[in-house]
Amino acid sequence: VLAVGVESPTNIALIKYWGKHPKYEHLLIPTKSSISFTIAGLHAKTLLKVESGKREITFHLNGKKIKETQSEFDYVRDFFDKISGTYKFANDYRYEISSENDFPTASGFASSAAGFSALALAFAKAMAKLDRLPELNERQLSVLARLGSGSAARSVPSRGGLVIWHRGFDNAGSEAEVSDLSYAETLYEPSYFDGLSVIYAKVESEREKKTKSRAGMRESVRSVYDYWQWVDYEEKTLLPAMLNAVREKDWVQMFKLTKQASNNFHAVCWRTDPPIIYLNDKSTEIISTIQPLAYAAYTFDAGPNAVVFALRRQAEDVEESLKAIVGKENTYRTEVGGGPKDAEL
Ligand code: 2P0
Repeated sequence: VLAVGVESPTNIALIKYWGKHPKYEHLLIPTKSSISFTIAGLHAKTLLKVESGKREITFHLNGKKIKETQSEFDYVRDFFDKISGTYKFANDYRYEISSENDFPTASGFASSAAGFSALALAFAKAMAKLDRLPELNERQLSVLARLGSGSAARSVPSRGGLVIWHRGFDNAGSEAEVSDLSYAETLYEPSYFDGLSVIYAKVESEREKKTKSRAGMRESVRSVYDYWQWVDYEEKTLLPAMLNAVREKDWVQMFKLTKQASNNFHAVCWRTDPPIIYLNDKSTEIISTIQPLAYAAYTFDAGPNAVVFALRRQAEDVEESLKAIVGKENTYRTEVGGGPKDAEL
């Protein structure tokens, strides 16, 4: 039995991924590029044990065994089905996966990005040790992680920081080429964002049932009448403007565009048929509070919890105003962080 361990950070998108290219849905090719911050202090630690034999998977998440009938298991099985398309030998092993999140409960987040990034890296590491694979480069590793969960590609680059996931399908030919062109890379290291705070604000109650991203984005691509217009606008206007703001360290502009991108994404969700409503009253209260501030931004993913960016000198005040909305136990302050690393077993 060979055992490897990897610890991988989560990430939060400034410009969102929401939808797969209909022709390449099975390859998890996004309709547009997205960018994200790698987050310090929120990791998944994955231990992978590999043994020769007919493929079999056991999966423990945060100490609990995940049954083959659970949706978390489906995602993992699907990942191994997909990678065995490229790497046939993936079917010649038994896998024992244990993944733990060190996400503070106050963050309210549990993300597949950190988990699939760690799993993909652990798989590549194990297969290199077994001489089934050469050492893959970061670009190839992010492609591999993408097959587990799109956003996981953005957690792979070893320098972390601000990461872009290139949609990549424009000048491609074969499926293998299409897949290879859709990868993530670091644009700016964490130190570039020294002075920026990231504050998680948890508004979610445990029992809320929400539309899963994978199903939700499929419905949006199918039913939002101006979906491709949104894609076009973000790709051609918002993304270049965001990159320009970051290049100039124009944080006021970066915050403004971040808020806009979050709002646009949730507008797309609302216009999906049937509508996908991720934000609740507390979320919209956070929006009203942060929207007027030039030195802060909010962003929301597929749920009501907020991630708020603020300049460090105002971060305390911003966090206090968030505590007034979500309760003092429900915020967690961190910063932009580095990429994945080997973990102790
Ligand atoms: C993002 N989200 O860019 C967007 C914003 C949620 C809202 O990526 O089907 O779990 O596994 O590729 O990556 C969540 O979707 O979906 C996501 P799959 P994923 O972070």
